[in-house]
Amino acid sequence: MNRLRTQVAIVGAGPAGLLLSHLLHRQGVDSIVLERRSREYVERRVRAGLLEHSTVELLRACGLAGRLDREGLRHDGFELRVNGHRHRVDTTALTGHRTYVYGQQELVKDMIRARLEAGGQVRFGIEDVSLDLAGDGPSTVRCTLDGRPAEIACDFVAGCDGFHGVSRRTIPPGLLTSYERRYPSAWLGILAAAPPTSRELVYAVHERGFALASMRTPEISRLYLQVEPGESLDAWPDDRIWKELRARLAVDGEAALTEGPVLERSLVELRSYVAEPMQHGPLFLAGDAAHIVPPTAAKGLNLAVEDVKVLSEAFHAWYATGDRAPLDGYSEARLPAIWEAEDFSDWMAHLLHRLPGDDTYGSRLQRARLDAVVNSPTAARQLAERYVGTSRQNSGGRARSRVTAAPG
Ligand code: RFL
Ligand code: PHB
Repeated sequence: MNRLRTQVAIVGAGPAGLLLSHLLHRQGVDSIVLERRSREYVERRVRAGLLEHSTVELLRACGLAGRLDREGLRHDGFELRVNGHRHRVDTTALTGHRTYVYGQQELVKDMIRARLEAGGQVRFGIEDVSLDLAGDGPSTVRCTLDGRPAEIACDFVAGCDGFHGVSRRTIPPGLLTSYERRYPSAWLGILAAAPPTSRELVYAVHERGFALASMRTPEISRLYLQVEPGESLDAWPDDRIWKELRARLAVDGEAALTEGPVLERSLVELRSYVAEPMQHGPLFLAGDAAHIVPPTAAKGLNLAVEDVKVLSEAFHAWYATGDRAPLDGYSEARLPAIWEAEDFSDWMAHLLHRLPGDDTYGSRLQRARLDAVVNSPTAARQLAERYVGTSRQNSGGRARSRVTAAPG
C-alpha cells in the first residue's frame, strides 16, 4: 500500500484543478492533482477559446499569462450577423474591458508546465479515484498510483473533475439539488487550418440555424454549427460542414469564409446545470463539476477560474488563521454569479438559435430581442457587460437584497 499525505487532494487536471493547485502552492498549501486522462490527452483537448478580462487579470497576477500575453488575441467586440446583415457590438467601448482569445488547451499546457516546474504533483492516467469523506479529521482518496493501491490522507478534497467526474456523485442523494435544462440542439465544432476571415468573432443567426466563426490563432479558425441533438459526426463529411458554414455565414448572399483542412471535429449537446450546494463536508466542487452552461456565451472556463480563486482564498483563510467561515460560505458566495452566467447563457442560446419546437411566437420573440440589441444602446450595453463579465462582479460577495435572498 502506497500511503501519502497532502492538505488538499484535487481530482481533475482541467483548468479548475490545475489553477487551484497553482494558487494553493503560491499560498504555501500542499496539493496533489489526480487526473484520469494522459497528459497528452488533456493538452490536446480542444474546448474553450474566449477569456474574460478578469480571467486574464487573474492569470497575470499569478504568473500564468506570459505566453497568453504574447500569443493571445485581444478582442474589442464581436459581430452579430443576422441573415447576412452585419452589426458590430463594440464591447470595449461599451464596457471599458477587452476579451481575449487563447485556446483552453494552451492554457492547460501552461498550467501543467508551471506546476511541474515548481515541483508540484500532477498524476496522470489515474482512472480509479474514490473518495472516503470524513466528518472530522482527515479524509481519504483511494486510487492506484504507480501500479500499487494508494491511500492519500488529506484535509480537504477539491472536486474539479468536470461534469462526468466522480466527486459530485460522492455527495449522498438528498443532500444535493440539481437544476438542469437541456436544449433540443447541439453544436458541431471544427478546428481548421484556415485564417479566420474576420478579425472578430461572428455570431450568425440564420434561417438554416446558428453558426459561429471564432479562431485560435491568425492561421487557425474555430467554427461551430448548430445541428440536431443526437447527430452523428459521420453524417457530417467536411464538404457538408463547409457548405453549411458558407450558407449561414454569407454576407448579403456572398460567401465570407476562408476554408482549409479540418484538424479536429466534435459534437457538444447544449445543456445548463447547477448543483446546490457546491460543497459537502470536506468536499468542494469547482468548475464544470458543479455547473455547466451552453457554450453560447463562452462562460464555462471563466466561471471555473472564478470558483477556484474564491476557493483558494477560503483555503488560505483556514490555513493562515483557522477561520473556516470563507470555506463554509463558499457555495453561497459563488452561486449568485453562477446563476447570472446561467441566465445570460440561456438568454444567448435563445437569442442566437431557432430551437426545434419553437412556435412562431418564439421566433418573433427572438426577432424582438435581436432588434433591441441592434437598435437600443441600453440593450447593447447590457449585452456587452454580460458578455465581458463585468455584470457578474455585482452578483458575488455582496449582501443579498431581500428579493434575491427569498427562498424558492
Ligand atoms: P474540465 O475541463 O472538464 O476538466 C475536468 C478534468 O477532470 C478529469 N476527470 C477526472 N479525473 C480523475 N478522476 C475522475 N474520475 C475524473 N473524471 C474527470 C477530466 O479528464 C478533465 O481533465 O473541467 P474544468 O476544469 O471545470 O473546466 C471547465 C471548462 O473546461 C469548460 O467550462 C469550458 O471548456 C466551457 N467552454 C467555454 N468556456 C469559456 O469560458 N469560454 C469559451 O469560449 C468556451 N467555449 C466551452 C467552449 C466548452 C465547449 N465544450 C466542448 C463543452 C466551447 C465548447 C465547444
Ligand atoms: C470558441 O472560440 O470556442 C468560442 C468563442 C465564443 C463562444 C463560444 C466558443 O461564445
